[in-house]
Amino acid sequence: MHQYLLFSPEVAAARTAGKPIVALESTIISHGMPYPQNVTMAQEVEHVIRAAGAVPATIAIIEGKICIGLVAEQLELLATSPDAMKVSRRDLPYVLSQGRLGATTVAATMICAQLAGIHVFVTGGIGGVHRGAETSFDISSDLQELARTNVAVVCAGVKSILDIGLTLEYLETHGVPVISVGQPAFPAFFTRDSGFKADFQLDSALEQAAFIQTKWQLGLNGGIVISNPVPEAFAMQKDEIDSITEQALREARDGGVAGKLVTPFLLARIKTLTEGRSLMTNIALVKHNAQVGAELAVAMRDLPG
Ligand code: PSU
Ligand code: MN
Repeated sequence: MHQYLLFSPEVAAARTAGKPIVALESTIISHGMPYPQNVTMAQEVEHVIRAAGAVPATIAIIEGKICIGLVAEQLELLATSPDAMKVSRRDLPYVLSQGRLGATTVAATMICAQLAGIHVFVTGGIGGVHRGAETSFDISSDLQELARTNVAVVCAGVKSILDIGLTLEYLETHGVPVISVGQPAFPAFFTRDSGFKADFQLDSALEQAAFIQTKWQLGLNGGIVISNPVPEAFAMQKDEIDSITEQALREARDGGVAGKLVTPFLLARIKTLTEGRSLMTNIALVKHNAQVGAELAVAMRDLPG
């Protein structure tokens, strides 16, 4: 086992028993949602995964270890620590060697999941190519990670704070397949249709698992995006979210927000500007993704070969 990994008792037992395990990120807890909704969301998502027959492994960096699976106090710690670092690929050696508290992004969670032998990871939205990236160069390292690390990422697409078209182009260039579930459209996080199509629609966990297994059996390294639209009842109005997104983007530009602060800034502004309604949508879609991810992990465990 890798020297930096520390498994929670629940995840350690799951590994011994050969149970399917689903990775979860922690930036969504520390930098993506306010307290106490963040910790409630984290607990509910773990519950959905257990109920579907898999074992949740929320990942974070605590006291020099990559923790795979968090106990209740550790979830609470991440949810309440303003000094938790947002950790992406670049930041992992720093936060580990300094013994700091770190919340892992999609990119860092993929790296840690792969180290831990976990192939399915559930989140809300992945990072992508930011609007205006042609001058800012702001492209999330989540996309590079998807290009190289063998983890399937279940998400609700990408937020329209990003340039969704360019994000999909980038993924295509790097050979990252984008699967959709239940519809041909690639979802836009708060809404079900981004106006772009996913590459392939695969509705059942069995088909998704077979696709993933085939990719890796071919030696085609890298991740897979499994995009699952927010349930209809929780989707937001496109016009409303578009105008709020524009306002948040303007504020970020005017305020000179840059680097790793951009995404958390935009997420927080959208939450405030929608008076918390976006938060309900956000929580609902992560739980829905947890269901799809757990079923996928079960199907992958049961595949022959
Ligand atoms: N998008 C969301 N919610 C999130 C994030 C992105 O809708 O919580 C978080 C994820 O952890 C993602 C990270 O990996 O932001 C991307 O940050 P950046 O754009 O700085 O790479
Ligand atoms: Mn960025």
